[in-house]
Amino acid sequence: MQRLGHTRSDWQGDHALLTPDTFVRAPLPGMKKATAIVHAAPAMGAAFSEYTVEFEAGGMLGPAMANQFLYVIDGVVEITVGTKKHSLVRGGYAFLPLVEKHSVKSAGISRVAVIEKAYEPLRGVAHPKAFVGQESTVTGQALQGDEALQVRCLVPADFAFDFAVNTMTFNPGATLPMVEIHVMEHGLLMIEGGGIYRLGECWYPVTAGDFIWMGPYCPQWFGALGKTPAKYLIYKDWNRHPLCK
Ligand code: UGY
Ligand code: MN
Repeated sequence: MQRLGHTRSDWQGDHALLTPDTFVRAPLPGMKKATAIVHAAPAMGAAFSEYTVEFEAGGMLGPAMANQFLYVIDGVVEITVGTKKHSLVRGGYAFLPLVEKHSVKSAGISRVAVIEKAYEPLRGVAHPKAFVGQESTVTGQALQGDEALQVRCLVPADFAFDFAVNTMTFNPGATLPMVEIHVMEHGLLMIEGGGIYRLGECWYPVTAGDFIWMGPYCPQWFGALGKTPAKYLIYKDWNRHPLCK
């Protein structure tokens, strides 16, 4: 249907909601049989980048620009780090440091969320090494004792890492326990379900496939609506002193 100039997408300086009807696709340098939808980038005020890669059969990523975190949304992705090969299915994830030689390929059609951040080293702490994981094997933690809101941490609790990536799963009707306002920024991809997201002074209906950027100190709150759980993948900068910003 013709949308006659209407969209839920919005960019407000301290936050953005980007909905699939406004996504623009273009390959990034070195990609083969793949294209990227760039969601977050320094051009919008973010200190990281996040994009969804859509692979055709036989597709591959180009050389990385920074440390990468990958999360498989759909399909199967083959990752090689040094001489080790890993096959990641939906819910699989990987941390790929720039300093370790690696490649990312897809034999079939697949979709992968890629998060990239220029590493902020910590004196006396070794650079983190590559790892892979599978979200379904991560134990959920009830947020502030609320069993209806489960958090799964995909990056180890270790100061070597300068960002965190979690999934948050809300039963219908579950909400964040408070309006959060914090120094960290977020990149958020709605994976399942939906609800209402408060960002700054705006309240947005959101659903699977939407992307949200929250800048530092952007007031944020979410309540899940519908008959099935809402789940999102959320990035935040983490483990570094605020004077290092
Ligand atoms: O980790 C977080 O800051 C998370 N609770 N924020 C959010 O869901 N908007
Ligand atoms: Mn937050």
